[in-house]
Amino acid sequence: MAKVVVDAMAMQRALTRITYEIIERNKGVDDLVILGIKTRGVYLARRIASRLQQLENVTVPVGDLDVTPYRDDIEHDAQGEPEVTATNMDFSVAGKKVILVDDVLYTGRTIRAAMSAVMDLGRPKSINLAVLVDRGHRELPIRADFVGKNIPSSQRERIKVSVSEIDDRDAVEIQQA
Ligand code: 3GP
Ligand code: 5GP
Ligand code: MG
Repeated sequence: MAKVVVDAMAMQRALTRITYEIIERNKGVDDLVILGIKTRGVYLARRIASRLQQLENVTVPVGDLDVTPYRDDIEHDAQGEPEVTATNMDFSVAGKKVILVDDVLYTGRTIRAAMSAVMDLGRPKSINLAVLVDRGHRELPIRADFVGKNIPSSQRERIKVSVSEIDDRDAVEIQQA
């Protein structure tokens, strides 16, 4: 049984709010670059970039990071540590204000891996994190700077994020395991 907690309209509004917060926090969009974490973080990153284009009339570079899944089930059953296996970007992060974008923030291990990967590419001026959903259960001292929705979850639950680019619609649902 799945319960919709964020519908298409609410997702669009959350992404628009996050975009305004990014502009406000950075006092504009100078030196910003956006990196989406595959899979769905990439589409969310592109949407934020297109809103930045509309609002500020500036093209912000968007790239993506491929983080190897480190669990083979959705229970919290760690098989190792997540690793960034590929980076797809045609710009440098050195001296830039990097915004990492992911769909769901859970233990924080994926973001830790993503931050290491970014640092290996160059020395960014700063790294901020935007997530559509923060479901809690952090295992590392990591928090998001921009959050679409906090969804306190049990570890047995699964948060299903659908984005219209690859799924049938925009939605966030809670599924009981
Ligand atoms: P994503 O690549 O779009 O983020 O991990 C593969 C997919 O499974 C992810 O899609 C994510 O949405 C989904 N998923 C749901 N629950 C979990 C979970 O607990 N851990 C991981 N790693 N993925 C989950
Ligand atoms: P973390 O490394 O913080 O534990 O997990 C973050 C990554 O795992 C996210 O990129 C996300 O894809 C995935 N993930 C963890 N829990 C969930 C969940 O409940 N739902 C979805 N959709 N993804 C999850
Ligand atoms: Mg994800």
